[in-house]
Amino acid sequence: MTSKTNLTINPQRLWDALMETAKFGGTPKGGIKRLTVSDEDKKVRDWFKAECEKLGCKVQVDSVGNMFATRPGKNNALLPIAMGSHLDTQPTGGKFDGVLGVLGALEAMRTLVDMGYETNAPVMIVNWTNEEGSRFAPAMLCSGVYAGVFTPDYAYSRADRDGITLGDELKRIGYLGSEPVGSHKFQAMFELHIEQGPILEAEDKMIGVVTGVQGMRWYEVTVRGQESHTGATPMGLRKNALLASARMIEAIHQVGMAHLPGVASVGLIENRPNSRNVVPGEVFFTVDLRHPDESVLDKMEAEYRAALPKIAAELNVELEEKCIWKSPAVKFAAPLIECVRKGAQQAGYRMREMASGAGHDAAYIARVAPTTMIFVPCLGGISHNEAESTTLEECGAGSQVLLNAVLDYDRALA
Ligand code: HGY
Ligand code: MN
Ligand code: MN
Repeated sequence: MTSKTNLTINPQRLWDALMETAKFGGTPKGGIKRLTVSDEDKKVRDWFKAECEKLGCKVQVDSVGNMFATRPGKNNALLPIAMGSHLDTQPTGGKFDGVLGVLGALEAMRTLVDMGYETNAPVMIVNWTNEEGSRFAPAMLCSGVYAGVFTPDYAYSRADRDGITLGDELKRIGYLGSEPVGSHKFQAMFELHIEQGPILEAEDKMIGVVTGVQGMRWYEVTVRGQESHTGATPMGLRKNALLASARMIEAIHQVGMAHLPGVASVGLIENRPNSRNVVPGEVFFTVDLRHPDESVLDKMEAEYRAALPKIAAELNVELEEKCIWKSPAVKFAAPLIECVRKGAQQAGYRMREMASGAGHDAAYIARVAPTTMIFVPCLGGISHNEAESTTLEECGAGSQVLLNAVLDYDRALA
C-alpha cells in the first residue's frame, strides 16, 4: 500500500462518469430531469451502488433513502471522513448540480483504490435524498432528517403536486432502507459543488473556499377570488385572483431589491381554472426569500407579510399564507475550510473565499458534524437550467481539491 500524499485523480474518467450518468433522465436540450425518487433517480442510484461495490465499498441505505458507501481505512475504530452531495435534479436541471459532488467523490475513491492508498480513517461517499426540494418541498429534506431537523414520518408524508408521497416512492423504487437515519456516523463531511453563480468565473478563480450558506425561507400562498365570465363581468366587480397574485409577485420582487444581496423569488405558480374566458378564481404560488443575515431575513419576511394583505384588500380577494421551511444561515468548520485552502494550494489553483447563495445538504450536515464545501465555476454562473455547463478541467480541479482536502484531514488523524 503506497502512502504518497499527492495522488492525482483522472479528470477524463470523472468526465466520462458525468456524461454516462447524464443519460439517466437526460433531456433533448442536454440537461437532466431526474426528480427525486423517480424511475430515473432509481437508475442512477443503482449505477452508483454498483460502481461503489466494484471498489470494495460497503453500500448502505437508510430509511429515507440516503446512500452511504464506505471504504475501510487502517483504523476502522475511527469514524469515516465523508464526501457527500446529491444525485436528484431540478425538472430542467443541468448535468453538474449535485452530481459533480457525488461523482467527484467517486473519482477520489477510485484514485485511492487505483493507487492502493490506505487512509487512516474509513472514507465514505454520501448521496442525500431530495436535496432539490422541487418535487417534494422543502429542499435538503433527507440530509435534514439525518441532522434531526425533520422526522422520517414528516419526510414520508411530503407529497408532490400530484399527491404522490416521498414514502410511497421510496418504497416503489426499492430505496426505503432498513437502517435508521442517523446511524451512519461520520466525523467530517466535505461537499464539492458547482458555484451556481458567476463570481469564480468573473474573477478567473478555479476554487471557491466556501465559508457558509445564507439563510433561506420558503412560503406557500393561496389567493382566492371568484371565477366569473371574462365577457360579462365588469372590471370593477371582479375578484381576480391572478391580478392580485401579479401585484403580490411584484411586491415580493421589491422586497428583494430593497435588501441586496438578499434575494426574493416566486418560482412555482398554479392558476385556476386557467381558462381563457374565466376570471381566475384561485392562484397558488411559492415564495423563496434568502439573505446571509438572519435579522435582515426577518425584516424581509415582515415586509412581505405586510404587503400581501394590503393588495388582497384592495382587490377584494382572500389570502392564505404560511411559512413551510426555514434554513438559518450557517457557518462551516474552520479546520475543514483550512484543509480545502491547503488542498487548493497543493494543486496550484487560484482560489477565493465565499459564502453560498444556493442551499446545500452541507447546510444541515454542519449541525451534526464539522462540514465544509468546495466550489468550482460554472459557465456564466448558470444553474437550475439545462444549459448548465462546466469543463472537464474544472470538474477535475474540484475532485482533486476534494481528495487533497480529505487526505490532509486524514493525515492529521495518524
Ligand atoms: O434551493 C436551493 O438552493 C438548492 O438548489 N436546492
Ligand atoms: Mn445542488
Ligand atoms: Mn440545485
